[in-house]
Amino acid sequence: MSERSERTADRVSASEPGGDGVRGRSPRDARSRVVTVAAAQLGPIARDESRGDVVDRLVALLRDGHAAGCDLVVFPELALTTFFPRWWVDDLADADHWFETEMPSAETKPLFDEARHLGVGFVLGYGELTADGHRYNTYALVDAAGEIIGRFRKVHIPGHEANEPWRRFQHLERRYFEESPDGFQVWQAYGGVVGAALCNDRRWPETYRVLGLQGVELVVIGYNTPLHYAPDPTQDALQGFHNHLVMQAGAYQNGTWVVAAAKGGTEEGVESLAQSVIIAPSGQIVAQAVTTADELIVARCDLDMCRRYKETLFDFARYRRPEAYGLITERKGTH
Ligand code: CDT
Repeated sequence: MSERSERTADRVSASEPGGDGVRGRSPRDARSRVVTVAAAQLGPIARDESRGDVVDRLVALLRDGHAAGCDLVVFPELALTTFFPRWWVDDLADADHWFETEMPSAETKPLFDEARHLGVGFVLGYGELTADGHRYNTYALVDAAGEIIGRFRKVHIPGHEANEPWRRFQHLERRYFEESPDGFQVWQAYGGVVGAALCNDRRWPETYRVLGLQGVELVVIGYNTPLHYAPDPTQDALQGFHNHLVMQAGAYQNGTWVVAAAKGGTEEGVESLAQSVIIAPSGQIVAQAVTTADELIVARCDLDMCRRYKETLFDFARYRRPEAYGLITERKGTH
């Protein structure tokens, strides 16, 4: 690791449920459910970096997480390779080496073994090539015993399908990945109700609301966001603002923790956003990465803090008006 720092959100008052807890519960209530979570930001992964070398970096971050008392370490999207959708290949089979056909594989097994040894869960992003030939941008949820307990496949696939040589670099996710057939689901995991999203999913309010309607308490997110957006470069300077804007709103409007891990820095000449964050159900950022390299940020997430929002201002059962929202599912575009 070239740079690393650790910050604990329990030094930040905003992360603590105060004495005016929902319905009389105090923050020191013995029943409170605190999960210590890390976002394990990655710096760039070079095109020629071996899986083994990358897994060594992930294991180091997992060990840092264990040393910081973490129950869960969240890695970014496509955390085993460089962000390969920036390149065109004429024959899709020539991209197969970017994908995993099994998980764990011989190369990733050391990470699973270390998780079991340390008793720390993790979430890992990778390109998945299924036995029947489907390609997904996938997040695996792994428990503290090193077992996969769930798989999330990216729902919103951004970018383009065809080679567009006018761009400085390609964003060919729509060539490489199919849209998830499963949508957004939650798992009882890591002591709470957990949902997942990958990169572009985080920009859509529907992501958080569909998870919120399933009672989500912790949303794990991984992202690779190039700073340059070719269709409208006026957005380049706003990448950091938009990143936090969407996730803070999603957290607050659904009363959930959000833990978001970036792969940032300059990778194969493309600069990507770092600024990994952990966000409380209040919408406040309680931990944020300060580098564009491998870096762990840590927060003690009291899942009971979600109740402050889920049982008051965003008491869905009391205040939502689904009969007024029909267009959300009836219509895809504006017409
Ligand atoms: N990985 C990913 O989804 N990135 C997109 C880039 C913008 S679309 C070209 C994102 O939403 O951050």
